[in-house]
Amino acid sequence: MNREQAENRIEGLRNEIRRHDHLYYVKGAAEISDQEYDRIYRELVDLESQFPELVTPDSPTQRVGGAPSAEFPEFVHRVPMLSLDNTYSEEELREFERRIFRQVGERPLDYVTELKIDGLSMALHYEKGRLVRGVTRGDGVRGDDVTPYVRAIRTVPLRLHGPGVPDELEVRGEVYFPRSRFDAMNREREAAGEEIFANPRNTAAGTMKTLDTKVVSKRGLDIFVYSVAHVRGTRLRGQWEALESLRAWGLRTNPTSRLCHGLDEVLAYIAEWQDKRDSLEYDIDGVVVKVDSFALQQELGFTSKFPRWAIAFKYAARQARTIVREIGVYVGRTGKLTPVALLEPVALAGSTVARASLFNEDEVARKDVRKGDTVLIEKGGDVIPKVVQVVAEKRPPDTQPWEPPTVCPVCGTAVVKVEGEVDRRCPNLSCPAQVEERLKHFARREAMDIEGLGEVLIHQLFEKGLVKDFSDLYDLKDRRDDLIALERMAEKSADNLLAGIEASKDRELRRLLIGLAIRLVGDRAAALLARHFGSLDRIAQASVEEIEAIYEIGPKVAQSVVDWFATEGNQRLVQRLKDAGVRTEETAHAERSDAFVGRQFVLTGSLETMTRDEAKAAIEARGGRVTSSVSKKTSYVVAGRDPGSKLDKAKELGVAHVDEQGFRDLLGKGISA
Ligand code: 1X8
Repeated sequence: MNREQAENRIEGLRNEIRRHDHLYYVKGAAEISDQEYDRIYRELVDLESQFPELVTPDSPTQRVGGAPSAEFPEFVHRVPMLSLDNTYSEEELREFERRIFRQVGERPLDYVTELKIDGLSMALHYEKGRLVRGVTRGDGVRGDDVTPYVRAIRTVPLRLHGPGVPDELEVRGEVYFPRSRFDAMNREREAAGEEIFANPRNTAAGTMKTLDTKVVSKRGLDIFVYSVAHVRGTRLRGQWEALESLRAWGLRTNPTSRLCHGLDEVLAYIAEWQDKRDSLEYDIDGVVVKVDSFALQQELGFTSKFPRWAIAFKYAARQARTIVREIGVYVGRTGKLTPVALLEPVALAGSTVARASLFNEDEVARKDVRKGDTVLIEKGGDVIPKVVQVVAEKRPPDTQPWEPPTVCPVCGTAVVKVEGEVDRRCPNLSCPAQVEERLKHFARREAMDIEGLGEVLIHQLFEKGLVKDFSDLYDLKDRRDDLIALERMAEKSADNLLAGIEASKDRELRRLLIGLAIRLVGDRAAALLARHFGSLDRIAQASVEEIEAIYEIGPKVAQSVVDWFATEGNQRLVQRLKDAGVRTEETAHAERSDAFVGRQFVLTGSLETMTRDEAKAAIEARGGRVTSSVSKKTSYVVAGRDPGSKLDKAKELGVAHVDEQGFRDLLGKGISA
């Protein structure tokens, strides 16, 4: 490969990696397996080492991970949270040991083997045995301070106990959503007609970041702690001893970890858990192998990216064979057309798979997937199943290569394909599939978070013509009878739905922006736009240059925003949302007063002038939080009519309490207590 070819390839790989980083870290929805990601990543690393003059500081190889989200206080890790180098074979594992031997001389080695949990990494800080902080991994250098959420994980001890508890301790671990609880929650949601969650890992991530602490606690997230990042006041000689101490101090460690004498025992552990992985309460994507001795770990040190004394052995994604009944085309909310393989249902890694993503038409062409083919599908930790390859010898006679659609399969409009883009799209903004997908998106937790409005219900509302776009949602309050007439809709659920819709009028601007489904505007861009401009009107009037001037927002996103607001239909939509009373301004900073920011409120009894949802929304808009039970950390108890025991508890603990009028005063003036 000559230099010019390398330059092109490097640029292509970087863009690809950035896109997948964003999908994985920011959107929490990976499109490719870890293994495939590693392959692209390694190719880039190799090329950059062949052409070092082409390495730029913004190359994805020059940093640790993805971007932290904008909404939480940032915390800079004392020791970076690195990822681990990966291997996929016994041979690579033996090479890992040979590298160690070359550095420190050949000798018998003890290793600790541990399951690699597919959750989200978290640092827990203890001072004098008390939990003081919980921080997400973030980009490895800076994470989000999510202390209140971490405290809500019941197995995180708030105080350590036992002999030798150190003065200072930072441990690292993995938060996960136990499979049985995840399945039970989805069954409940399904029965209630609510959107079900796709996988435990992303749901755990979402739960830790977007919901109140009560939900974290109720959902039953859990944690395994697996390493000591910093300790003062106690000596630990190695990883095995560290795990035993952590356990003795009350931290939850994984019971399957093993001290192995030599690589053969390591390999036996790996083989054992490969077979047993489906029996676990959590997903794993491999085994972590660590040199036991801390002295040796120190001597080995780190490369620019990884520790030299640990490695992750990744299991191959589980695969199955099945037949493609049909290649369907899914129309997304931005009109993007995605080919999907509709399959003979087949069991794979604990669930039944009936469809698999084909990503885009280039992928279909490259793999030459056809209707009637037998294909190999696989499911990685947190990916939608995908078609790996066609089993060539099983192809029936008379199959035809798949032809991408020339018209939208839903509305029949001629599709467009922009030069240089892989995807075709349906350009018809009123395409029913797009409209329905946009509605679903608008109501999502990450967007307007409309309680009681799941995908099934949206489909019904749309079919019955009750809503055509999301501004229609706010007119539903005048059509309560039509709502009650819907299948599976009782009066109470209709009223809950209407309350949920009302409450969504006061969401942060960031959420509204996500909800509008502007192409290329995800969570991160929405947060940046909201913070920079402060109101929808100012965003609508901004030029491409002004938007692009925001750090981290690129020209394509800026152009997409300008295009969206320049579209007449969208302008009408914005006007209707405003007319309905949807907030389109970031809460004025003056409104975020000391009386609310960072404080916990408990609502009890019934209020006369507002619903509970409205009160909650008003508190959250001003920077406060609503929790369910009264404790010493509660700042205010808002006591309506018939307050009951929570008010008694407040009095007992000396927590401030206000009646409804007092609460309204507090909201109105925003004065501090
Ligand atoms: C990541 C993980 C580690 C362990 C378990 N699960 C993970 N996801 C472990 O050490 N038991 S270590 C690790 C890392 O260092 N990035």
